[in-house]
Amino acid sequence: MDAYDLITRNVSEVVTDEEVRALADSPDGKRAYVGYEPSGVLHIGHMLTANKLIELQEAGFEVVVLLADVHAYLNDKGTFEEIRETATRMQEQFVAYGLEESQTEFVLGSEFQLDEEYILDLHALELETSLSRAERAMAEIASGDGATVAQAVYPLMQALDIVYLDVDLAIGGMEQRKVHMLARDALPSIDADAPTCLHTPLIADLTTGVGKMSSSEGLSLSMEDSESDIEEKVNKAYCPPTADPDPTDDGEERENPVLQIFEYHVFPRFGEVVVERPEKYGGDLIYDAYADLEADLESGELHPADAKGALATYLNDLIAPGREKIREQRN
Ligand code: NAL
Repeated sequence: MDAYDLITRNVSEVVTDEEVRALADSPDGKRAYVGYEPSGVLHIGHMLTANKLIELQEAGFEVVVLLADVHAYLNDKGTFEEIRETATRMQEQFVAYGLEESQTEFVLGSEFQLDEEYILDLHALELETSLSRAERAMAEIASGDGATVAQAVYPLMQALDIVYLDVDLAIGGMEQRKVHMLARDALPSIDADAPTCLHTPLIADLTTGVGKMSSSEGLSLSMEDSESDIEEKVNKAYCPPTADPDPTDDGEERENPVLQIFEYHVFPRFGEVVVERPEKYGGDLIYDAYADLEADLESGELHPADAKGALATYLNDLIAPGREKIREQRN
């Protein structure tokens, strides 16, 4: 795959395509970054953007992971001390997951976000931004109901980080897109360039396929799940043997989270998928491309139960090193 294809594989959108093509022309030494609010354990959403970081490392990018401790504090995730402690654990879990340590720069937000120059630039952005714009940018990120002043400051700091970390490509899930659009509009007011952005898809709710999987409600998958937790959760997943987006005719558009996890997690990391089946059911199926697996599920050649069995096996392999790391961290 060439650099452009590696950068844009499995993404929901890039802003703008022209800017991404320019980066793809000379990716070596270019800097890409994702920020994460530190939390105790990586979940499948963290792992999805991490897959993109791993692909970008293959394309020659330097990868910066911002452990956004101040942001987590502003978003009411705990005391500063608690958040800092989880940041270190999170970093170790990313490395266990497969981020190449020698090619990854981990930065703690508070290392630079409390400097005088940063704070003055932040205040300049505050002058340029309406409260309603900041609030809209945070709609899919903010925890709790009722926006706080802290939550209005949050997206402006996220914008400023792109400048202070000197990155060429800002990455996030689709829930980050309004923050990035705000950054593109606001940063020129402090004489900084509008950042190029890349947004990854969100996985649907595991049991219904409606709405987004969330670590705060419904079933979610994380690095601390045991092998049997994963089997149980994947078994309960919504996976109709059809491509009809509304198979129950209830007017709800549903995604197939089992297929999404194959597409966004398993194929990017393993390249090939083997679905084991007894000879009497046709024997093993081997896929070297996601589209073939999807087509077989939709034609009936691949039964949902067999797809789920294979998915649980691969997911378990993906999280096993991180699960081991978490076990060490707790001892
Ligand atoms: C992501 C987050 C916080 C700060 C950032 C700064 C620069 C780039 C990305 C960043 C966390 C993210 C979340 N908003 O919802 O977890």
